[in-house]
Amino acid sequence: MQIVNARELGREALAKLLARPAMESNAELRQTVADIIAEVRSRGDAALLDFGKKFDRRAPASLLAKPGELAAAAESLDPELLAAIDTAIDTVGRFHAAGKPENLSVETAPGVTCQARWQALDPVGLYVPAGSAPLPSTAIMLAVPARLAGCRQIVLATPPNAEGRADAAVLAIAHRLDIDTVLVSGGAQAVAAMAYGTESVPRVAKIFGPGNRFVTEAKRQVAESAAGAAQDLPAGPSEVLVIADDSANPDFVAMDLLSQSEHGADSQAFLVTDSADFAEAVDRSLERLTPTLARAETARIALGHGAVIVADDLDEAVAISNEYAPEHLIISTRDPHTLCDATTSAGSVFLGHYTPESLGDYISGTNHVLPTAGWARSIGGLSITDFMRRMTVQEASPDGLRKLGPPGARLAAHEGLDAHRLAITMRLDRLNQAQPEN
Ligand code: HSO
Ligand code: ZN
Repeated sequence: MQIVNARELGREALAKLLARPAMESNAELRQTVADIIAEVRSRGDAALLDFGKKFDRRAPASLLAKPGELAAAAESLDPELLAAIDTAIDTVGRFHAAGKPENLSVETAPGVTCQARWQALDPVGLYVPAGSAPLPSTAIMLAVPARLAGCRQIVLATPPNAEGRADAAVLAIAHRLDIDTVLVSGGAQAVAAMAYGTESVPRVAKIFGPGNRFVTEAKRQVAESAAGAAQDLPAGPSEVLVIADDSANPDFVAMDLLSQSEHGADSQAFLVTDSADFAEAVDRSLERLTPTLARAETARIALGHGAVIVADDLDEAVAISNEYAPEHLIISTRDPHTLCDATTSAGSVFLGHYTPESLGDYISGTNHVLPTAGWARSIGGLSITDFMRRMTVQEASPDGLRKLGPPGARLAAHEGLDAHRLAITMRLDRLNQAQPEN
């Protein structure tokens, strides 16, 4: 991995080094996806089956997984894997349940009550990718908060495997979480089916989950109109930034960099350290450890987009990290808490020498659907509230209207909106007639 010195590099070159590879959104991609969506909207299930043959390599054995298939998948799974899935459902469930928002009711003035009521979105669509390999952990990260939010109908879409079926672990997770609509279809066509509905797929309010560029573009297009479906986070390639000092273990840090790099050739990984010796040590670890991985080639290409950056001190390291706004930030230093407190932009943070990023991918309890591409500056990862909508309610009694009506009418008069003003003053007049002594 290239090793650079932040001070010698200068601000501009550093910003360039930290830039993400451009997200592809060309006219051809947009048109291809628009055509797929139009086709699914007009031909429904038949179009889904045709696109399955064309893009998923095969038509699914059955567009919707059969009810018995889910239970059978759970039973067929290696017991140790099933137990690991159950642990993840438990920890992710504990963390997300604690984030369930409370309804509230506030008397803003005597006689005027305002409420916020949280309601589950229904139905919702979950997309579980299976690009280079199926990612059942993503099914957990999407389905657990959806269930806890109270979504009643959940559609889980995932591309078929070589047998034309959904991945067994994904089916087992659907079974554990009582999801009975599993759409065995991937890509833009699956997104279109969930957004607009087909004969066998219910139309959903919002679509969640990462995917390839076709899926991402389709989510973007269907979210453009209220007739389609809302979308969760703008998802891009995985990324990690590690801040480490010389108290860290170079092999641990190298493996953390590799664990995001093995996701895809477009992944990005950075190490920022205050020690030039440690930078060299991590580089040697990478040389030794990369060839041991099944995905060595992918990881090697991804590492090419990143760098080891030597900073003057750890404060500067945090400043660089805040500038980059990583999806994952690992702080492997003597005092990680102080650096965490200084962090203003990161999706999910991993503290200390014994918290690998992969713990958060699977099992610590936090969500692994996180903002990439710098979105961590303004948004956080998936949580239970993403599966809900907040509706406000207000009610004024006659006394409440007497209290807040006049200033409300004054503001309406200032804006020159007569009907707004009169809607208030008419009622006030009526109240005054009914009770002239008031
Ligand atoms: N690190 C990925 C999520 C994941 N990792 C799934 C393993 N499986 C999100 O950036
Ligand atoms: Zn990962």
